[in-house]
Amino acid sequence: MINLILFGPPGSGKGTQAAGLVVKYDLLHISTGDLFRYEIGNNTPLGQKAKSYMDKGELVPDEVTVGMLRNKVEANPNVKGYILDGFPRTIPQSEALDALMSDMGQSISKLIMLDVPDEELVQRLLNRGKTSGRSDDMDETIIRNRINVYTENTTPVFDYYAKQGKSAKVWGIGSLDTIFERLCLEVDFVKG
Ligand code: B4P
Repeated sequence: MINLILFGPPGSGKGTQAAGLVVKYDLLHISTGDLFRYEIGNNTPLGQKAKSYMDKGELVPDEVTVGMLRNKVEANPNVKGYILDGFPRTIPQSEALDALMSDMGQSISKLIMLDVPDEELVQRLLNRGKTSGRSDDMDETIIRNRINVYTENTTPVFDYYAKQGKSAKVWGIGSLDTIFERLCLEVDFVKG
């Protein structure tokens, strides 16, 4: 199995690029952001809880996020691998993920980070906010808070997997096809 973490700041292109990677490598795409938006759309108790954090650009608490991820993984055991988009975002989430993988006799193959400067992120997200209907994309203060949360809480996840020799960085500026090719080089390197 290939189990990938697609990593990077909000607006770096994770969701965009994951769509192509799942097709090419036949992986199951798990986006915690999409899972939360589905719960919010259905007005479930989990969705109501997540919304209060997402609207401010904060992270949803680890116990809620980890439980949801575990349910999704355990519901889909017969796949060729996973591409995790937007998870893990904290060290406790990384530890929980490694434990879950280990329970399944699996491990994370690689974390690939999309590297994009902050000002480009803000412009991309404000642009998306014009059409996405996502309230967390419409307000520059909330977008900058998301970037700050990423810098403080999420970047340590890169180092956590670097210590396992699994982290790689890809330049996330350029055409969608060019960036996709850079990502595929990293994935093919794992596949050997
Ligand atoms: P996410 O849904 O993960 O959203 P995101 O970080 O904004 O990235 P996304 O993948 O959607 O965007 P992309 O970069 O592809 O998270 C939303 C919120 O959910 C979080 O703030 C948090 O509250 C909560 N949450 C999610 N996971 C959590 C977790 N594990 N723990 C706790 N809380 C969690 O694309 C952005 C835009 O850029 C698009 O418009 C795209 O078209 C454009 N773009 C992409 N590539 C481009 C390129 N090469 N050039 C120009 N534009 C490009």
